Amino acid sequence: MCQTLDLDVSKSDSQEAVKSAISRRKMLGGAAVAGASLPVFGGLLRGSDGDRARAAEHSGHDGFAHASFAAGRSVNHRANGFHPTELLRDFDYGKTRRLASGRLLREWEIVAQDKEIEVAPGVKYEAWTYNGRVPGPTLRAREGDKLRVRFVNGSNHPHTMHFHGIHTAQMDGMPGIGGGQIEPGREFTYEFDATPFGLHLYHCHVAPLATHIARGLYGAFIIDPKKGRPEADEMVMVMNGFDTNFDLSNEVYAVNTVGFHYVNEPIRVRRDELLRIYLVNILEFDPINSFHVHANFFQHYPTGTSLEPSELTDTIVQGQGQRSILEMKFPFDGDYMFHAHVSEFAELGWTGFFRVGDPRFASTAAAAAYCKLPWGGGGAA
Ligand SMILES: [Cu+2]
Repeated sequence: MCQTLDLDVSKSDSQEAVKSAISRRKMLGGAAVAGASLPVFGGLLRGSDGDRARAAEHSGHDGFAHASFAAGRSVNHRANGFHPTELLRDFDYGKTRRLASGRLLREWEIVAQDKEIEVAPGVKYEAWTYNGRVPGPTLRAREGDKLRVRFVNGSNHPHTMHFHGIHTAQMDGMPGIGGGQIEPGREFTYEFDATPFGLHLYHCHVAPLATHIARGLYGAFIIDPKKGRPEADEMVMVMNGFDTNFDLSNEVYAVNTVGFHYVNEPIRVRRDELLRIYLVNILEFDPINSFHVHANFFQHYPTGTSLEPSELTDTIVQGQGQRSILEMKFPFDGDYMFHAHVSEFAELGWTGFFRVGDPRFASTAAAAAYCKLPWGGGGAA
């Protein structure tokens, strides 16, 4: 079977034990010195039939090898309180009512909470969250709406909500301006207009900023153009990572938090249907991230602020805070990989599959084949 690196920190509820988890960078260096075959951080489990059956039981589909950092185990989404497959198409439009002026008011309540989450099988992380999930809810409005966000800090640390968009300094969620940083137990209401249309984000802006972002305080913020966009199957992908041992580098990379989740549970899409991906990069500690899709090309709308695409491509690069809308159609049934074209990230969890069309035509061997790549154990079964 493929080698797997057991990052088992499940016995360690305390942060101290989590800190003792092996640094992947040290590990990479150590492996090189030892002249060993490539280390297998993203090794996919291709174990016994029993293993596969258990894996299938966990992930709700069968015949698919189970990607993980720890053999035979999967993330407990119920304990996390959120599920990456559901997060994809979960848009929060808020509570709405029409104002006397005729404008639409959208209101949300967002609560900051400290919460342990599992970001890869057995890898727990002391996250700071908006509404108990990482990423926070995808807030969605229409250009010109009036927005009101009541932020309640139920965390043990001061936080804010800093929105990307155009608004006053008082509503910018910065310490020292307007409501300033919101202390534990306090609250503040942000009010601003939905402008400009596009794909934006929000995140905490309290210092040390890298910590407050890396802990999980971020989410996507979509402002639809007044006339909308063409009908499509829409989904949100927030590219993130986790520094599980607090050494200022990430050990786990993902889309929507759980490493390899979309390998274990490929994203179901329909053939020939327009797919629209709202892609946000919030990754801390690494200067760039990227998105690449196999066997297809997509139209790229940088920041989503134009209705005309800038490029037809199959790979884009984003720095932290950058975002893009991607549109594509899959003309053929089957399983198609998407991943960071930063290979190290792909091997540490930032890899997934689209499952197009009739699942009977899906390549159930796709993940197993992935396992045969050199870093997946050299193909030894
Ligand atoms: Cu914060």
